[in-house]
Amino acid sequence: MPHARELLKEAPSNWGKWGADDEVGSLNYLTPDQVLAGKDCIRSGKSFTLAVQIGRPEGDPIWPGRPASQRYNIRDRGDFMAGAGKNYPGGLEDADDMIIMMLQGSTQYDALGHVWYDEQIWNGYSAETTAGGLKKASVCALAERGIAGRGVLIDMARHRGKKVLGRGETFTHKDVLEAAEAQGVEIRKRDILLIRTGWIGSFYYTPAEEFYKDFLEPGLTYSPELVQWFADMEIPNLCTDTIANEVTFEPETGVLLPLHLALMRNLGITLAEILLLDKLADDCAEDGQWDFLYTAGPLKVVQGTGAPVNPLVIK
Ligand code: UVW
Repeated sequence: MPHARELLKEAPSNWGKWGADDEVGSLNYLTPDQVLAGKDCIRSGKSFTLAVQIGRPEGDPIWPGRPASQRYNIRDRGDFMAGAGKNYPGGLEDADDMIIMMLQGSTQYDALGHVWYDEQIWNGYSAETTAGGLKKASVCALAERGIAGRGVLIDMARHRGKKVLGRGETFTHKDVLEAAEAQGVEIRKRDILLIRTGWIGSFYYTPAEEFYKDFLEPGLTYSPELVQWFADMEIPNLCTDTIANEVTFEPETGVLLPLHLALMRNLGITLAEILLLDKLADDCAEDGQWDFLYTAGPLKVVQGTGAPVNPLVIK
């Protein structure tokens, strides 16, 4: 199996493009013009949130091995009934709670420093800057910047006549372009690209043992041409309804998540994962409008490797 360094030795890089101290990478492509291009896609005023729910007792979709989110009540009516509630002036009572969760354990943005190879993260920062928290390229930088622009949804599942793509089913940028043509939407330079596979939606109607069995998600698959296409198109952000945005293992080499390295580490493209795109896709199929204003503000987690987000789309 090739090391990522071999696989990606000719691959394009955006390191240094926005200065030696850049921490937001391709989000730099989202200039005010891009926000206005998104605004121009607002035609009906319909809005959609794209996050999954957090902390359902039945469980939430999560990368195998990561612990599930746990929400705890700290105080509720029971405390007041037992005489242990706070004695607030005027008789107010309250409920408080807290949550313990993986920052990648829900719909989330990955920090650009989340994954790496060869001891360097995005923009060439040393991987040692990740020790004890991301001192560079943390999710906080993305969160401070915010994300807004013209979004385009490509429904690969619908394009292939399926409710959900199969385990390990792959597609390329050429398939994405073909689907776009069939949908009658143009993917323009600097668009935020959303791709639906139906995978996260399937979590809610598939028994967990089956969903997680020999875990292998469908998704985009690595090729030098695909990486070059993302670079040439100046895509600032890739969002998918899968847990890790690409086919889990690149089928030819068996390498784990090479696009995380080629797109995120090398090109600075932000990855948003575990979006639920089914309702949006149904609406787009119904009214024939596949572009919209896409906005997202991940939480400002200091030194975080990722952060939960509830993206909002307005059509
Ligand atoms: C991994 O870190 C494995 O993937 P993700 O980008 O989904 O967090």
